[in-house]
Amino acid sequence: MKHILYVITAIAMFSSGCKEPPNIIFIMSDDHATQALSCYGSRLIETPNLDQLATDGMLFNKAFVTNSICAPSRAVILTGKHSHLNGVPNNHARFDSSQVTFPKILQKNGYRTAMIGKWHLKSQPTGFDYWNVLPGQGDYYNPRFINNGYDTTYHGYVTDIITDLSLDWLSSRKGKEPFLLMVHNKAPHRNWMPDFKHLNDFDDVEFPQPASFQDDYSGREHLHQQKLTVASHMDMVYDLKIPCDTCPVEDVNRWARGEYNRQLMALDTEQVRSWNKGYEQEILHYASSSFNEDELENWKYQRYLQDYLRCILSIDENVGRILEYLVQHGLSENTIIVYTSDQGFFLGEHGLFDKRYMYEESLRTPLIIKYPGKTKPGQVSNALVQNLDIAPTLLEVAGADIPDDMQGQSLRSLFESPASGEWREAIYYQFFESGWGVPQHYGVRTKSHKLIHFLTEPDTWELYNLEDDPHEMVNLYVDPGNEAVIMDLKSKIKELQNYYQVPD
Ligand SMILES: [Ca+2]
Repeated sequence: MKHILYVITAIAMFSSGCKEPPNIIFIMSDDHATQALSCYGSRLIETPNLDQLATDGMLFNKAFVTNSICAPSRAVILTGKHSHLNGVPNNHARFDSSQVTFPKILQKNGYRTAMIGKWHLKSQPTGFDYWNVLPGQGDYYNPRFINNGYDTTYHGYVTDIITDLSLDWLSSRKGKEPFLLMVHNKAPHRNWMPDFKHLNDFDDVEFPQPASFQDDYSGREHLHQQKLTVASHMDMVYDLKIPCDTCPVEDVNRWARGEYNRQLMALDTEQVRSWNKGYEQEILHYASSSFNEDELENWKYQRYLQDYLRCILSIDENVGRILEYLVQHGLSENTIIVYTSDQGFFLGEHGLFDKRYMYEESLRTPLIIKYPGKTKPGQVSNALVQNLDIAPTLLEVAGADIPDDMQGQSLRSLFESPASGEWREAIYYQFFESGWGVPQHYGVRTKSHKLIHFLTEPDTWELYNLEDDPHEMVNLYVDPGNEAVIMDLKSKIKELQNYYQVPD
């Protein structure tokens, strides 16, 4: 049946004068901040393979999510619809897999489709000829997968395994159908467990603190309620890997410590040896120091970044493996490659780790697209794009119809003209969860400003001038002289809420 569909699609393409549809490899990491890619100007790490992809393709400098958290972002990407319409407003919801998704449409249009790695949508993947996914958050070491419905455990490091499985699937293809391969990394999700071979990287590096690291939250009182600071909320064991039975543990981290121990129990003898050797220096450094408060905070920040960035080293290497495979197998000229993350992440900005907030480091996500012959090498687009746009983009480039109820906009026109005058002037964001002390909020971001409405008690508004204050330290909402800007942004919010059918 699939073969017949492919022939029909191919005939239709041929008769309309189109070239054969391109293959698509969609690579997504989990919580990969733009601050940790050198093509985005990172001060922390070199990512040569991702840089190469950006050099060969187009880098989207102003790419944002609609709701900065894992499962919701995945649902937005699959459906091209905001969270309030796709049924996954938060990480607790189960994705209704009978919905229309872009992989399903591509499959109906003759594509072979595969989904490998972190799925995190509770229901089983649909629309894929092959799927092999991590259950829930998945493990970093010797992870269990669900292979087309069957339990399978692989030995090794999760980022390598996801790429191994992806390349295996590419090699196993028969026939000439175009393919969609979704490669979803688990890394660098909390608690940032690196490959053993990288445990000594960044050992002697002192990372610069971000400009907003010592933010005192003045004018944004709700920030005192969150439980996501490097200083107070990182768990010594789970996050920082310092063995310490007597260290205080926040209630929210009790489960996590158990998970952490379970992960370490699953290591084989050789892996245990590598682990112990890898963390020797960190443990000794902590044990032999008597830090004051600021020094301890900085030590935690350094420890956090070491492990987070070690995870990125594996991501970058494995992106390199995929790029090399495509060249070696003559696929690089007819394969679109997308690299993105499910959202951004705080690497110490505002003293935080994690995401959720509409502040820039969390809202913004890396997005690089290489479409041979269409994106011009090395181009940078500053258009305001969102993860909402991925589904319509990939449908359009594959020559498939975009359903009317998809809310994103295909990026295709930007490939030819990165500063397209017809593009949207504002994006809409809404965060529906309320865990970790982060209030629900929604808002609008234009090229120059951001207005956020936090549903605190009593509710609060924040206004930022992003050109004057890129680190979002000064809430201008109550300052006199901003009434016109605020009125304009509030009417933009209303306009966007109507456009995206946001319920009251
Ligand atoms: Ca995530």
